[in-house]
Amino acid sequence: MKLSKNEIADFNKSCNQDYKHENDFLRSKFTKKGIDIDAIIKKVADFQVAIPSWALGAGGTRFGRFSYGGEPATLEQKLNDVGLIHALTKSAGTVSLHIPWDIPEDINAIKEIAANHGIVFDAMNSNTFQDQPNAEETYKYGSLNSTDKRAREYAVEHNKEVIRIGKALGSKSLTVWLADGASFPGQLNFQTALKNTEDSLQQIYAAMPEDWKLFIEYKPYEPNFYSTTIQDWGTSFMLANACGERAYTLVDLGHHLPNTNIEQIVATLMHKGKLGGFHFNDSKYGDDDLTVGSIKPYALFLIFNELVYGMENNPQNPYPAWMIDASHNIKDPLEDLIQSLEAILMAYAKALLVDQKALKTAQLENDVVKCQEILQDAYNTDVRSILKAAREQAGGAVDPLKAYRAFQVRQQLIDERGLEVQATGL
Ligand code: PSV
Ligand code: MN
Repeated sequence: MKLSKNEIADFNKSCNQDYKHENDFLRSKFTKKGIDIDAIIKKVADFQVAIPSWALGAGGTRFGRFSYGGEPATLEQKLNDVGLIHALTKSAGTVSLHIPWDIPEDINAIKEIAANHGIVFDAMNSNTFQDQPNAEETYKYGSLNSTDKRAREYAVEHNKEVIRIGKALGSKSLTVWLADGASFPGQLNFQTALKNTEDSLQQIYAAMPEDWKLFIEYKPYEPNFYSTTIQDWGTSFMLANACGERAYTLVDLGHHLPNTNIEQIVATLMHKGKLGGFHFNDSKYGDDDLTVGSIKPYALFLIFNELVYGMENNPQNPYPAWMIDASHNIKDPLEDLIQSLEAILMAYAKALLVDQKALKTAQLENDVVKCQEILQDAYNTDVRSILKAAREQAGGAVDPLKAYRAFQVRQQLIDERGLEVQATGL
């Protein structure tokens, strides 16, 4: 199924138009502070977040998986699902593929489907954390860090293959996340594991086209519970420096120990021009799969405050690659992704409302109370009217979740694909 512009425009006419008055109120309030609401609406409309190909079906845990009717069974269907989200939100104009979960069989056909939906291919993701059927080497004891040279070479070769596929699709970057680590003390020689990882990453880096970027993702634990070779931003940053100037650190929100100050990590990396990409999700304990903004929206806002500052003040840092990285266990995945996009854009809009001039003055005067007031004044502003206007201007739905339900998208997908299909991937 495909949602047309006209259908969405007609739906918008049936929506409550109060948001226009709400924006008038915001304009009168924020113009006094020198903040341009219409410029913020434009920035929100321009912000695009990649949808990962593995997030369109039901995820699961090691205890079970409850599939969802109408799940996409093929890459073509996954792109059509991203197309639906993009038609409604106009903020999901990119897709991120995981190889080998989603190897395109006919590259040109896939490119055509994506182009028809106005979608381009963002970072490619390699997978050296699972053995595939007929694999010649095993990743059971690691991939890029393995003690076995042949396993390392096999993993490097896989990454080169992902680059080849990405090149054909028009992607310009590769994200490497490694599960490599140890389950028990003594299992690994840490220094050798790190050295092997560095050597392998350098080979992958050397195989990238000159206009590509390498994103090195870190994670403190899982699936290994004693040590992970690339466990934190410092290790990732060090490896990125060892690879070269087009290698960067990738921050995944859920990949931190509880209470880590992620906004400070973002600021540090941007200062050094090394924040390459960002994965959005939320977590309560040690998980990394909950809907963005469902648990800690204020933390997300503080992170965006640093991202906005960095995008405006750190020209040495490239524009980051944004992606949602979550797994939907019980919600309709498409509804969850729409909610995630809403949460991301709300945090972004609120960060854009921060009175940076006043904040700087308050910081120089060490007026700690004022600093907090300034941040919270932005955070406590209801920005949903800004998002509605941004979407309407871009040709999307004023209220995408309401539209999704009004158009009975899930039922139509079930009618087309059946109740019993299962998505590839996670
Ligand atoms: C690992 O937890 C991760 O965040 C990496 O980005 C993977 O590629 C992705 O999730 C999917 O498993
Ligand atoms: Mn991730």
